[in-house]
Order: sequence, then C-alpha cells, then structure tokens
Amino acid sequence: MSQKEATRISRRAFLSLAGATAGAVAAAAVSAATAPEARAAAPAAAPAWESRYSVCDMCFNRCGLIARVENGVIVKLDPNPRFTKSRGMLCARGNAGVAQVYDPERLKTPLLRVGERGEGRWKAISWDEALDLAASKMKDIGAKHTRCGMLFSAGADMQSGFVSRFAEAFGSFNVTSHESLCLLSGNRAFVDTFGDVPLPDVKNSKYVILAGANRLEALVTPDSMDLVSIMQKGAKVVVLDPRYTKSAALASEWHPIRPGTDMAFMLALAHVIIQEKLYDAKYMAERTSGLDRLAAHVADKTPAWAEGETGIPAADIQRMARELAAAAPAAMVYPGRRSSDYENSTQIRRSFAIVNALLANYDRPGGLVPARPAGLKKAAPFEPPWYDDNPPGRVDAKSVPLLFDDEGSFVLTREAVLKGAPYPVKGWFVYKTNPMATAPERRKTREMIDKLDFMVVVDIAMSDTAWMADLVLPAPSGLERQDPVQALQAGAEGACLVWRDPVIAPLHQSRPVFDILKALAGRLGFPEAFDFDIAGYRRQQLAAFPEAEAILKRDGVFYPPNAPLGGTDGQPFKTPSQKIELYCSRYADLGLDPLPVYAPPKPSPDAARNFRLVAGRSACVTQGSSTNNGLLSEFEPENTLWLNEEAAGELGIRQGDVVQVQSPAGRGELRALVTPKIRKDTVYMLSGFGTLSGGLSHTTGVGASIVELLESRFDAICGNSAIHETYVSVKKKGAA
Ligand SMILES: Nc1nc2c(c(=O)[nH]1)N[C@H]1C(S)=C(S)[C@@H](COP(=O)(O)OP(=O)(O)OC[C@H]3O[C@@H](n4cnc5c(=O)[nH]c(N)nc54)[C@H](O)[C@@H]3O)O[C@H]1N2
Ligand SMILES: Nc1nc2c(c(=O)[nH]1)N[C@H]1C(S)=C(S)[C@@H](COP(=O)(O)OP(=O)(O)OC[C@H]3O[C@@H](n4cnc5c(=O)[nH]c(N)nc54)[C@H](O)[C@@H]3O)O[C@H]1N2
Ligand code: SF4
Ligand SMILES: [Mo]
Repeated sequence: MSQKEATRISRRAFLSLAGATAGAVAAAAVSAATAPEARAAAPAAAPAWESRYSVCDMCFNRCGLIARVENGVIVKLDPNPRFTKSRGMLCARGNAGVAQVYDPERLKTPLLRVGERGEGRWKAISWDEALDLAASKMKDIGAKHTRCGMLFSAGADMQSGFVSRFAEAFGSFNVTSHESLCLLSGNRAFVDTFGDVPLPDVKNSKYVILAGANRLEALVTPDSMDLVSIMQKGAKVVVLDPRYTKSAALASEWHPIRPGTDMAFMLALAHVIIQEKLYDAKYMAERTSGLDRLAAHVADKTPAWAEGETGIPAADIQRMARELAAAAPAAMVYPGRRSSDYENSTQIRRSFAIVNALLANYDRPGGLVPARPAGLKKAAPFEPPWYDDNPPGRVDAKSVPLLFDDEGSFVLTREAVLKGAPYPVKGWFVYKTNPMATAPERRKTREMIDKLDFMVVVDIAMSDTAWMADLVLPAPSGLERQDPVQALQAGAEGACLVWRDPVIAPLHQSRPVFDILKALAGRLGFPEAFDFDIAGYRRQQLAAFPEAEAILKRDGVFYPPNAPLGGTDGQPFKTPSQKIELYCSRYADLGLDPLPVYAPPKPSPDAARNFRLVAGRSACVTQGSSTNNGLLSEFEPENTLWLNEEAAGELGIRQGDVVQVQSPAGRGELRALVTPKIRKDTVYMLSGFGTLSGGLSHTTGVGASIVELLESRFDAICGNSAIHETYVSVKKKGAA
C-alpha cells in the first residue's frame, strides 16, 4: 500500500470515528488508522479508553484538548471545555493532530547525511553517535570561529525557550525564531507607540477594522470565534483585503484595498477623527503625546486623497471613521498578527496604533488590553558565562536601527552568513522551524546552508530544512511530550496557564529537544545549565500557586487571579514620554520618521511582472508545514495561483490551466484558480507546496513553492521579512 493510500484510509477512519458511537467501529477504524509502530507501542491488555489532557501543538494557539486513548493509541482529540481561550473549539488542524502522530513518514531514528547535501542519502545512527557528533562539531566551530559561529533557530513551541537558554550557555548571541518572519514589525510599532504589545478584546468590541488579517482562516484564539459571536450580536466588522477571504465573506463590509496602501486609509481615519474632533480631548491631553503634530501631519490626508491611494470610496472612509469613533472605546483597528508584508510595515502598523490611540481604547473593554501578569516565576536561573573572544554582538546587529535583540532577523542573519561578515557563522541548530519553506527566497537559504560546516535539525518530519541538514534528529509530537508551563493570554479575560504531559509514550526513537540539549550541555562541559528536569522546572514556575498543579491535573488548565481591566489607568506608559506616543520621540532621535509618512507602493520595476504576489493562510494548513498531514492534505491537496478572472482573460488563461510564475528570485508552475475573489493587480498562493524533501510525499512535486518566488525584502526599522513586496509575471505554460 502506498503512503498516500495509507493516509487516505486514515482520513476515512478519522471521519467515521468523528461520528462513531459503537466501540467496534472505532476499534476497526483505529487499527486501520495507525502505523505498525504505534500498534507495537500499545500495551497488550490495557483497559478501555481513557481521557488525557493536553494542549494542541498544530499551531501556536495551544488550544486545550482532551485526547481519547485506547490501548495506548490516540483515537480522537476533543476540545477541553474548561479551556475558555478557545471557546470550546478544536479546529480542523487540531483534530488532525492524530495524523501527525501516526504519520508513516515521521522521522524515526537519528539520521546522518551520507550523500551530497539535498541528495537524500541517509544512514540511521544511534542517539549516542548523533549526540557525540553534534557536540564535537559544535565544539570545533566554537574553537575555530568563536561560539557565535553557531546559530540557533527555534519555532513556536513550549520548549523553544530551552534552545535560547542553550545558546546563552554555549555562548552564542545568534538566535533567530519564526518571529522575524511573522510579527516583529507589528510588535515594534505597538511597543514604540504604547510601550507594550496590547491584545485585542474582540469579545466586547462593537466595531472592528480587520486590515491585512484574515482571522476567520488564520485562526487566533479567542479572536476568531469572538469575531463571529460579536457579529451575531450586531457588532460591525470591516475587512480590508485585496482578496475576498472567508473573513471578508462573513464580515459586515469588505473593501478590496490596493495592496500596500493601508497607511493611507489609517491616516485618513485619523484626519476625520481629528478634524471633526471625534476624540476624547481630556484623554488625549493626559495620556498621549504629539496630538498637535499628528493633526498637522494628517491635515491634508483627506478621505478623497486616501480614495486615490486605496481605491476605497472617500464617503466610506469618512463614514467608517465616524462609526469607529462613535463606538469608541469599544472599537478598534485590529492590531493583526503577521505583519511580515512590506518594507515599511513598522510604520504601517504605527498608523494602526495611532488610530487606536485616538479611540482611547487602551485597557478598555472592547479595545486593546494589556497582557496581564500570569504570576509565573523564573525557573532554574543560571549565570550565563562570558567569553572574551566573542564578537561584540549578533551577526545581524546594526543592520537595521531597531532590531529585537532576542529574535534578530532571519533574513539579515542569512545575509550575514552568506557574506561571512561581520564574522563567520558556520554551524546551525534548528528546532521546529522550517525556513526552507517559510523564509523568502529559498535559493538564498540553500546557499546559506552551503556555507555551513555543520547543520543539525530537530523535527518531527523530513521538512525541507531537515532535508538539507547533516544530522536530523527525530522529535516527539506535542502529544508525546512533557512541557513546561506556559501562560496564554485571552483578551479581557487575561492569562491562563497550561502545560503538557505525554498522552502516549514517545513513538519510534524520538526525543524531546530538552533531552537533546541536556545531553549536549553535558558533553560540551556546561551540565549546570540543564541541571534540572521538566517536572522540577514546572514546580519552580508555579511557586506562587501551590494549588495549580492539582488543578492542572484535574482541569487541564489553571486560571491565575486576573486583575480587572483599567488597572493601568493613571500609570505611566512604558515609553520615553510615559504617554502613548502618537509622535514617536525615539524614532525622531534615530532619524526615523516620528510620524508615519505615506509613500505610494513602488510600481513594478519590470512591465512584464505586473502582479503583486501576496501570502496568506488556509484554515487547514499551518504555515509552511502541515500540508503533508494525511488528513489535512485532503482539504488542501495542492496550491493554486489565485488569478483575477479579467486578468486571466487577457492572458488567455482558463480555469485549471498550468501557469508559469516568475520573479527575480525564482519561478514556479502551478494551476490557476481563475476567480473574481482577488484584485486584478494581485495574485496569491498558499505556502507549503512545491517542497524538495524526499520525505513529504503529499507536497513534493505538487504545486509550487511560494518561497522560491518571494524576494528577500525586509522591514527597514526592525528587519522583519517583507513578503508582499514581490512582483511576478504570469503566463500560461507553453505561451510565448
Ligand atoms: N489556519 C491557520 N491559522 C493560523 C496560522 C496558520 O498557518 N493556519 N498561522 C498563525 C500565525 S503564525 C499567524 S502569524 C497568523 C497570521 O494571520 P494573519 O495575520 O491574519 O495573516 P494572513 O493569513 O497571512 O493574512 C494576511 C491577509 O492580508 C491580505 N493582504 C495582503 N496584502 C495586503 C495589504 O496590503 N493590505 C491589506 N489590508 N491586506 C493585505 C492577504 O490577502 C491575507 O488574506 O495566523 C495564525 N493562525
Ligand atoms: N510564503 C509565506 N511565508 C511565510 C508565511 C506566509 O504566510 N507565507 N508566514 C510567516 C509566519 S507568520 C510564520 S509564523 C512563519 C512560520 O515559519 P516556521 O516556524 O518555519 O513554521 P512551520 O512551517 O510551521 O514549521 C514548523 C516546523 O516544525 C516541525 N514540527 C511540527 N511539530 C513538531 C514537533 O512537535 N517537534 C518538532 N521538533 N518539530 C515539529 C514541522 O515539521 C516544521 O518543519 O512563516 C512565515 N513565512
Ligand atoms: S487553532 Fe487549531 S491548530 Fe491552532 S492550537 Fe487551536 S486547535 Fe490547534
Ligand atoms: Mo506567524
């Protein structure tokens, strides 16, 4: 039976299980659904099914779940009703977590590359051999290139903090995370305006402007569910998106904004609110700084002007500004999450932050609320060593004015590795992140890897990044792991605490990254940095809540006492002026625009490349890497190029035709989805296809890779990647 057939059966099994009541049906389905290894791991005469708590690991939201385990095999995942952040939801990807665990293509043993890089010839080796090798390579790189010669990258995970800890103990400043491909420009903008990154309290909001965020497909809990509930109660949700997304379809209003012009829209909202004095003057005087300068800055940013930039009718912009102000403070411009879109994204998101400030919605129900302290204690504190021979800072330091030191910029780090300057980086430890599929300009990531002496990847699957490594280490899924406590925030409801205990024993030879790091720390001579276990670590984290452990075991979630909203009233904001900085004094000091200055999006430098390529989510795919999941791939079997029907007509492209897409970075071939649901000047495709790895049978040779096409642009202030800045040409395959 081929792997595809096997996973098709598992999908059928999954669907029948979802509705099954008879134990016999369930048992039959399970035996078809599970890989032989899983069955082998099951104890012979275990009792009937048990429910075990865990937290979904199919994306960063960490929705609480209950796993039903029969004879040592997970047969179904359900939402944990006590976990209120997800409002009782476990999405399609969450349900498909079972298929990740029992994926026949999972990595099973440590693998050592024996052929050329990317050729796919591997030798299974023992853990001892693998750890000895990794330790000796890291030691060599440290000795030859200083300890900063090792780069560490970790994705969103409850154990990712241990990777940073290891890097610190090892002595390298060079750590990157998925965040510099995701949300750092948005964070930069809000930190520099409010002094922190507030959360949207969607649940209590009466008016939400959702710009560049597709919350009903790109799920963020509880916001996604709350948007639907508030619309049912009469709240207004306005979507600005060049595509008619599912959020657009359900929203009160959709405006197909011209890509890259959101700042013009926001400045015009500010113009109307200020001109018509629709703001709370006392609040503005007491809590914000720079209103006069902002007023002067937006004096000519009229709705009529913004219409010319955005394509949104001036009358609508004026009406929306009035409606928004009337609903304030229970109103917001949704801050968004992924802001890795434009080279001026920090300034674009600053304009979002400024409109929110004009609504006086900070720390108010229905507005933007500060993250609440969760009361976790720092566990296992340690004194990181100091190495005199190290360079002064990160390899990407000083490449942009306001890099986040802890995350850096993947795109700029890659540039530095390619150049070998300011100093060589020759080793890469990668955990649960897949830059070969999620960083723009795949060719460059490949070239970066070619510069390395040693690369080790800890993953659950043979991702494209793992495929390029020297050493690949198999990881357990979240359902097989014990994880530390993590605080999660849910709008006005504040923090909750979760952890993970294994629902089943780890399959195959997989080992959690904590164990790997601990073993390496021992071999590299700093065992003291990992001289604890996760149970002990969690006890220290929970020192303030003696009751938490028992409650976590009983309910799968613990709610620390959360202060009511309004707690920051009268308190200074964490900005230089201690106020909300409409005018950003820090930017002025650095020679950056202290107020967001609008510039029209740059036209394509090449007349043949007349489509802007934009990225975005599907509800059934997580980033670049769940497309090989046997259940989810049935919903998204391949990616297509969304192409406006008029544009397609002009190019002679019909529904389903194979098209060739080209950019300065690369090219791709995939089928066209001819649709009215996208602007004529924009094309879109999903990530996670056109993979290179020999261990991803659903996606290798299927569709096209968007990261092959995207140019490696970045935000000028913080170095976050900018993946909507690429223009592509499109033609029918075979056309001249
Ligand atoms: N199902 C699912 N849910 C997820 C994830 C996932 O992979 N799958 N990932 C999670 C993560 S890590 C993140 S960061 C979030 C991302 O969630 P979002 O921040 O909502 O990001 P995207 O889905 O990328 O949506 C961006 C939208 O912006 C539109 N757009 C493009 N250019 C412009 C423009 O110039 N202006 C405007 N107004 N719109 C534009 C795109 O068409 C797209 O629909 O989702 C999270 N939730
Ligand atoms: N073109 C394009 N690029 C994008 C985006 C986009 O919308 N379009 N979105 C951007 C955003 S917002 C983000 S957040 C980033 C995300 O970028 P990444 O951090 O690269 O995210 P994923 O693609 O989810 O990669 C997760 C990796 O972890 C592995 N994995 C899954 N579960 C486990 C586990 O339990 N243990 C281990 N060890 N590994 C596991 C997966 O196999 C996969 O290789 O991508 C960014 N890049
Ligand atoms: S949103 Fe879906 S995939 Fe993400 S944690 Fe929740 S259930 Fe899992
Ligand atoms: Mo993200």
